[in-house]
This record gives sequence, structure tokens and C-alpha cells, in this order.
Amino acid sequence: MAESTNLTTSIKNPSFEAPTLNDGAFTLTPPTSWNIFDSFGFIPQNPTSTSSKLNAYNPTKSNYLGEAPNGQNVGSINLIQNPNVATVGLAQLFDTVIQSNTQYTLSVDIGNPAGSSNGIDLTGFPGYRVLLLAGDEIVAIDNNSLNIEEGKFATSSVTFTAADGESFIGKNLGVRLINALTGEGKQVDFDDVRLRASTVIASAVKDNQTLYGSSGNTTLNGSLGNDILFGNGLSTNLFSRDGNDQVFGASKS
Ligand SMILES: [Ca+2]
Ligand SMILES: [Ca+2]
Ligand SMILES: [Ca+2]
Repeated sequence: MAESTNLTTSIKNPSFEAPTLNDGAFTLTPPTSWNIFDSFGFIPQNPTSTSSKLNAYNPTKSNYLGEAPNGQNVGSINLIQNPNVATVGLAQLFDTVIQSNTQYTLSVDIGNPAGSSNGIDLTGFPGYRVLLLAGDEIVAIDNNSLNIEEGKFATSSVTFTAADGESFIGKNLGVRLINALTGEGKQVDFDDVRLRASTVIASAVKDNQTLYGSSGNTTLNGSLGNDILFGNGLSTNLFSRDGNDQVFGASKS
């Protein structure tokens, strides 16, 4: 069995319990120790209860019968803009530094709130993304793969394996939890961010690799040199990195 270590202690406020809130209450600022990722400026400088906002929220029984999956609060992103390519996220770089021959698994509960919050109708779901980061680069994605019913949470997991020679060794792991604003609905909630590491024997990263995806949730990292990547499936993520890489995207056949 591979040795598995719980690294959740390297995440600050992983369950969004700070600050403490009464049932139904929310902040107008990000949960403690979380940052706003908002490259298109969808969150106003001074959010109000009816503007777009990214906050800590103590959901009620009308949002989720079981309320928050862990503790009392969730991290919440509510966007009032129309569906758009722009996205907004809760972001944090962890204290965990990437080591070689290690597989990192980040899990987070994703919620589709029912009912309303402060008069805002929460019917529908705008979609989500979970991005695992090495420094400021994306190394794994869950791009809205879960089908989450109204009033329910589901758990998303993403993994990244760092091999010998990987350019990300020594960088900090991090996450962006995104409201994808892709459809009907305004709000996505997040709770209970967990991080585990397992020791693995990974094939060392070499120059000029040829890598093949499968039809599952595959992530291919080209890293060094002039690589050739073949997606071979709809849910394959391709990261070409350094060098003059050739990337062949996912096909349906
Ligand atoms: Ca919580
Ligand atoms: Ca509650
Ligand atoms: Ca909803």
C-alpha cells in the first residue's frame, strides 16, 4: 500500500468556518484566508447583499436539508451577471510544497443551493470548476463533471502526480474553486476542502515525451522538451508546458 498523508492542515480555513455566522447569515467579503480570483472584475469593490459576491455563508434548511456538509458555513459565490465566459473563484495557495514521486488528491464538496438567500432566487446551477494549482499554473481540473441536484452537495476530486524532473517540484500547491457562470442559476457553494498525498513511483519526466490519454478523466503533463500529446477522449486535460509541443485534442471516436 502506498503511504498516504493527510495534508488538510496546510489549508487555512478549509471548511469556511471563519468567521462564525448565524443561520442564514453571510459576509460581504471572502471567507477568512481565502482570496478572490476575478480577472474580469465581476465582484464589485464594495459588494452589497444584492450584488455579485464571494463570501462565507451559513446555509439554511431551505437551501440544503442537511445544511452545510461540514460545520456550519460554506464558501459561496453568487453571480448576478448573465452566462459568460468569465469566471470567479475562491483562491488559496497552501503551505504544501510539491515533492517528487507524490500523488496529490484534492477533494471538495460542491453545492447547488435550493430556495433563496436574502430574496435572491437560487433555482438552477451555473456550473463549477475545481482547479488544482502549482504556483499560478493549473495542473488538474474538474470541469463541471458532476451532475448536482438542487439542494444537494457532491464531492469533486482532482489528482496531480509529480514525477522526478517535474518543473513544479518546490512550488506551492493551491486551488481555485470557480463559479463557471455557464447556465441558469447564480450560486455555487463549496465546503470541506481536503488534501491528501500518497507516495508513488512515477515515471520520471523526460524530454520529448509522447503521451496518450484515455476516455476517462486523464491529465497529461508534457513538461520539459518537445512533447506530443494525444487526448483520445472527451474528458482528457492536456497541459503542454515548455518546449515546442504538438497537442492533438480529444476526439469522440
Ligand atoms: Ca463548513
Ligand atoms: Ca445553517
Ligand atoms: Ca440552485
